[in-house]
Amino acid sequence: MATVQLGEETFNRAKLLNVGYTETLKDAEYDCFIFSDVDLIPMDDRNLYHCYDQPRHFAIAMDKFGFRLPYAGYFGGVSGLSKKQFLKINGFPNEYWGWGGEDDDIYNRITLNGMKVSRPDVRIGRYRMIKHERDKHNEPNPQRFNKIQNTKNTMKKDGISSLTYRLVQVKRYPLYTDISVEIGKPPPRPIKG
Ligand code: NGS
Repeated sequence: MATVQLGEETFNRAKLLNVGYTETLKDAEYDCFIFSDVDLIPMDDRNLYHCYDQPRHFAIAMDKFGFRLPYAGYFGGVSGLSKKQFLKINGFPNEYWGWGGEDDDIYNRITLNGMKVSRPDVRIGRYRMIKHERDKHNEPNPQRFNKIQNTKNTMKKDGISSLTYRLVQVKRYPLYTDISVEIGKPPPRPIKG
């Protein structure tokens, strides 16, 4: 399933992943979900895309980070959770608009719920990133540092349990389904002063 955000509003990666989870389950009773950025190409076919005892982080050795983890709690790029693991953390946050932090929030959800991230060997979890310009409508989210300090308080309310969106188009291809959705926009920020 490929999930596309329609319109000109700020990008929201984690919310789109929640939409992918929800729409996929309308097709069949899947029990394992692999979430991948579009620009990442796995380099080693021993990096098996299935679910594990613990939530899995696949993209641990990317070329742009010199083929190692950029920091111990990194959970970006490509990850995989069973349905049970996904529901245990109430899915992913819907309230990270713009670049950054949503993967750290997901990492926090996992550890706060008593799970531990599982990873392949660093020689196997290798990826190349397709080079691209910085995306429009995806400016760094200035709230991200505050938000990742608050996962414990926000995760119960904000997640798959609170997901709303409008499905606009579904295109079925032999190997994947392309969906386009309207997922709204960030809430207005109160003006300081
Ligand atoms: C961290 C971001 C993550 C991001 C990672 C790698 O700083 O969301 O960098 O980014 N966390 C925060 O900003 C709080 S990358 O080098 O791939 O652009 O995934």
